[in-house]
Amino acid sequence: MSTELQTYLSREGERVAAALDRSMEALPAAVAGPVRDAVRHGVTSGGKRLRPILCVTAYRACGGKASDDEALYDLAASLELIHAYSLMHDDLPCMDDADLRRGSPTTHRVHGEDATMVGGAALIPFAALRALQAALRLGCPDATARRVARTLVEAAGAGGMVGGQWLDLQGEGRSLRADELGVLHGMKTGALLTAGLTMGARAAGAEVAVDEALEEYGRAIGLAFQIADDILDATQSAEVLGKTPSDAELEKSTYVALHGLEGARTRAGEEVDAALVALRRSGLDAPILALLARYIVEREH
Ligand code: GRG
Repeated sequence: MSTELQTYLSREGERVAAALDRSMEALPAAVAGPVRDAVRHGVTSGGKRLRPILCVTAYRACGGKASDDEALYDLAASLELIHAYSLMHDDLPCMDDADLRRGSPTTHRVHGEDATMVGGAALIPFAALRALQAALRLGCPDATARRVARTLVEAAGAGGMVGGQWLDLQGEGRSLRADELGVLHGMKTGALLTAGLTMGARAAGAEVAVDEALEEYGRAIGLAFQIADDILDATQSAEVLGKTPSDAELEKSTYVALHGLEGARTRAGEEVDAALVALRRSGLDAPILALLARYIVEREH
């Protein structure tokens, strides 16, 4: 990773972490005891914070000038609240039954299944409210703020991440075709990554053509991200990745199974190229988005 991107990710990651701490303070007091502990575990236990970072980067690239910087990071953090719940639920025994996430025991292993289920569910409407409130504090007109919040909810829902999760569950133990795998991951992983970009762009009042180019960039980096995930899963140990179980243990279809390791690397490279073409088409001066597209396939975890 370039030093420029490393510095950027670490500085922005800290600001996102501060916004997540603010979110935890704003969580209604009724979410108490082990449920509150489970939420805090899921939300504040690290991660790359990629989705919120895409949001603030797109917002600024589209000319957004936040008068209230905290509002911008609170908006971005709403994406991470959804991401956190999805990982909490994905790790539950009825899903992947995972013991390890980000190098530590999963939320339900520490705080119990009931608390993780309830805490994760509490995060969904909470994230939508945080997004709406933050967009209004940012100075977005009412209709824009509603659209920004709707972008998050649609990406998280049955037409996006949850729908992709269902396709994933249905696909376990079967060999999916490339087109099926593309649809699945476009929904499960790509939708929320893309929402990061379009929420930022829409909050900044970006033009339709820019918004569409960012959607294409998001689609392409989402797929590249997933192919890279499959390659890492097939080539790295659980210690390096900090997570169990592996795709093979879950009998999941992967890009490595479909194309082989070299073929998967080529496919990931093609999607990075497509992302860079879309970025050029957007006309945005956003060198960080170009660096991010390359980093997504070069990352080591
Ligand atoms: C409704 C019971 C119930 C479950 C739904 C929606 C859902 C659970 C799961 C969504 C699927 C999911 C886990 C998608 C994310 C896939 C993915 C690529 C995760 C890893 O993202 P990174 O690498 O993670 O950004 P870090 O750790 O960096 O945050």
